[in-house]
Amino acid sequence: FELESSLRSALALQQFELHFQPIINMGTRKLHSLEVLLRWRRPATGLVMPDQFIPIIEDNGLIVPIGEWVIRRACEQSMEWRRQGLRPVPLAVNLSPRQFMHKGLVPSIRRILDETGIEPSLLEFEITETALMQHGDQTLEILDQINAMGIRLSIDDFGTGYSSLAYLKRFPVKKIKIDRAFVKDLEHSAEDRAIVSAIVALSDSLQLSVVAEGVETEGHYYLLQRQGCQFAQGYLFSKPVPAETAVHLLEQVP
Ligand code: G
Ligand code: G
Ligand code: G
Ligand code: MN
Ligand code: NA
Repeated sequence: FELESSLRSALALQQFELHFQPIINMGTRKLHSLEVLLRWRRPATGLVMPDQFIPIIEDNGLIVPIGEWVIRRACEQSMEWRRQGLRPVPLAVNLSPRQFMHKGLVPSIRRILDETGIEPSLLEFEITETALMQHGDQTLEILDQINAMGIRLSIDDFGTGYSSLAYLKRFPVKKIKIDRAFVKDLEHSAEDRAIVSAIVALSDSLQLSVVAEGVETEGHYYLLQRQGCQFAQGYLFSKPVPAETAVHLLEQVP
């Protein structure tokens, strides 16, 4: 209860901040994009990670205003970096199931694009399979509207949710993110290597980009590269970092 009431005032008290984790092009080992990850700087407690509060705000509906703030703040940050003369890279923002089914989502995205002036191709949304499977025909309609704005869509935590592969063909999705559960034991598990290899092959034949999550070792990197995976994200390169630190990553973009 205490946590919930603190969360109710956290947005107004400006206690949220964004962190950024690099997604690397495996061919060049250079920065490709940044995933945006929400943090709550709670006085007395310190930095609170999303797994401690996203389920609560997803449950009580606060995810809608807070999620909208995340999208807006990410777009503003992108524009600030641009004004500083940094080469912009796409920012990938997570959308939860409740945000995704909220009627105000598409209008609010449109408003944020207008007000911040961000190039839509510099924004991406990550949506889990489970969120995509929940809402039938409406899902396609919302995805089409987001896609028509020029914002790229990717499937997060691929392979862990309930999904039908048929949807990959129907939905205007451009990218698949292989869940880190399949990457973790890649060096020791022939099954996981087979699963990753199948996901990469599927992505290739559907002309989707593929990102491996949870890349922590050179061994992971080597095996993923050999299997033809294009992009990688994980502690091998960097944990999620605050904006001031992300600047140094952007300075390295050629
Ligand atoms: O870094 P990590 O502990 O940051 O994130 C944990 C989980 O919280 C991730 O699976 C991610 O999907 C979710 N998450 C992080 N930031 C956001 C956000 O801004 N919006 C939503 N909906 N989920 C987020
Ligand atoms: O949205 P998603 O569930 O993919 O959120 C990414 C989550 O994964 C965040 O909590 C982030 O901190 C975490 N993460 C990022 N890289 C690694 C990694 O290499 N290993 C592990 N265990 N977690 C990671
Ligand atoms: O950035 P830092 O020097 O603190 O990271 C040191 C190592 O700690 C990283 O290479 C990574 O393996 C691990 N690490 C970094 N961030 C996290 C995190 O959020 N969760 C976990 N479990 N490990 C992390
Ligand atoms: Mn994600
Ligand atoms: Na993920």
